Amino acid sequence: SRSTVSFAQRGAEHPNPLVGRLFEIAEKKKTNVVLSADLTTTKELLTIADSLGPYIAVLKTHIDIVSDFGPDTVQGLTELAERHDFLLFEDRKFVDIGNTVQKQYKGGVLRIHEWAHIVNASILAGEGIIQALDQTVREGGLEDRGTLILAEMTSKGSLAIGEYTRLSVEYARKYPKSVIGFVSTTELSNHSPSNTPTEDFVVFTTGVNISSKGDPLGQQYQTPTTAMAGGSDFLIAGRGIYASPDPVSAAKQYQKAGWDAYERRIAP
Ligand code: S5P
Repeated sequence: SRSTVSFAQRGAEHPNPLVGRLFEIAEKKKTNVVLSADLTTTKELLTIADSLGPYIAVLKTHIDIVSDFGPDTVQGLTELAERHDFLLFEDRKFVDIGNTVQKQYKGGVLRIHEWAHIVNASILAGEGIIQALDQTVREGGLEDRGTLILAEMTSKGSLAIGEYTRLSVEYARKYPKSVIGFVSTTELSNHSPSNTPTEDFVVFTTGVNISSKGDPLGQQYQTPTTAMAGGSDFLIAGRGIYASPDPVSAAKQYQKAGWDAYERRIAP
């Protein structure tokens, strides 16, 4: 299983340069925390990105909840991502037909493909959606862009299970240039057929919170330690960090919990 291999080695062996960079950032900063920065104004978003930037590997946005979204939002995020060395992940959860998704990814007011290194997509509508994102990346000559397939969801009663999750893995294998991994709670795939290079999908796990079990709207949490034991590589945490009375110490706490669990996992 790839989960017992160090991030440094996985990054060095990975054919996708974006994954190489992601693992490099994680090793350099000793963090596998993805901050789910679900703030609703540009000022709040940029303030938290600046103060927590040193402790995270990736900043995840829901850019369509920012009430005063504009060029300053994107410029600010991009500058902070460079200053603190983290990647930007827009949690757009693309779900439509390929043609529509291409327009949503490339254009509109958000122009997501211009600034988000990572996006995610659901395969509810079939393979065309992954094909559409893949095509946009290839035609745009964008090297450092990747898609995560939402193979499972943490909310109560999620239908992303069983055959749906299995097909998520199947589609991922067909688009290795653009699909870098999954949003899931476990390592869904780690096989390495003898005639192909080792398959290595990165596992991003959401629903991570140290002090809560869930919320009244169906969210279900686990801790950084159980998520890492289950096969996660990167821990996505939102309210557990940004809504804490002291977000900086919360970020450090998640960073330490995640990194300790990672080091235990790769220990010989
Ligand atoms: O299955 C999922 C997938 C995602 S991307 N469950 C989730 O909660 N998410 C997202 O992760 C969700 O949209 C939110 O931005 C974040 C969880 O936030 P938290 O405050 O509950 O940690």
